Amino acid sequence: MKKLIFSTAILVAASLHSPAHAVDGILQPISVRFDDDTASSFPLTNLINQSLLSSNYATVGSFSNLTVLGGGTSDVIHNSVAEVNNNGVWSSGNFITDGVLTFDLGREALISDLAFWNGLGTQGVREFEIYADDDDNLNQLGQKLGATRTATMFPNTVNNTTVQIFNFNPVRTRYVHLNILNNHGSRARITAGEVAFRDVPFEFSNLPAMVFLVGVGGLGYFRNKKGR
Ligand SMILES: [Ca+2]
Ligand SMILES: [Ca+2]
Repeated sequence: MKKLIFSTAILVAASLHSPAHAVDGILQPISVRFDDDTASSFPLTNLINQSLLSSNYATVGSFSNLTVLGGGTSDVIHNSVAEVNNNGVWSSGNFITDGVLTFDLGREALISDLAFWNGLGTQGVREFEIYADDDDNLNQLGQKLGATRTATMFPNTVNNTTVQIFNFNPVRTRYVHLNILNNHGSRARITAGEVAFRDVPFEFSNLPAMVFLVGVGGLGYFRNKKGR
């Protein structure tokens, strides 16, 4: 009987593991590499240093605010006019139009969304897949997060790209691969602006442990009472 109650407490704890998104952080990867970065025109670090974003993450505050600061074009945008100055976008080597970006989050984190600012025009990313991996090698990409995604193309004339959010079920991981399948038609290269992830708050990710402890405490009380 005790075992049954104990198992039930664990099951209840597990079923309550549904992270809320009321408070959330913006997780910026600490490093990134590309599987074929032999002759990258613009450096990879431009993807993870907030370069050319209209607001920095400290000002934005939470992941949700990336899209609700002002709505529409007032959201956090990646100003790509400065692309010509080579100071804010990543671009692959010439004639490379697919490949795998690997991000190191710096720690194991619970994440649930990708924020992506594309490059401009036909060089921008089109179809890609998201993977969570427990290492940074490409022998196996790990767990695929949702279906194949399609990023929007922004014409060269708009000079900036708005953030696109790609949701997936919360996953605990340190490494994320973006497997880029193609761009929007250019045969020259791939370009992209910036990448970040939604950092699901610790207190929510820790909920099962809390419920479990309350459950164990409750059992102790029940047993004491019974023993009297
Ligand atoms: Ca950038
Ligand atoms: Ca791997």
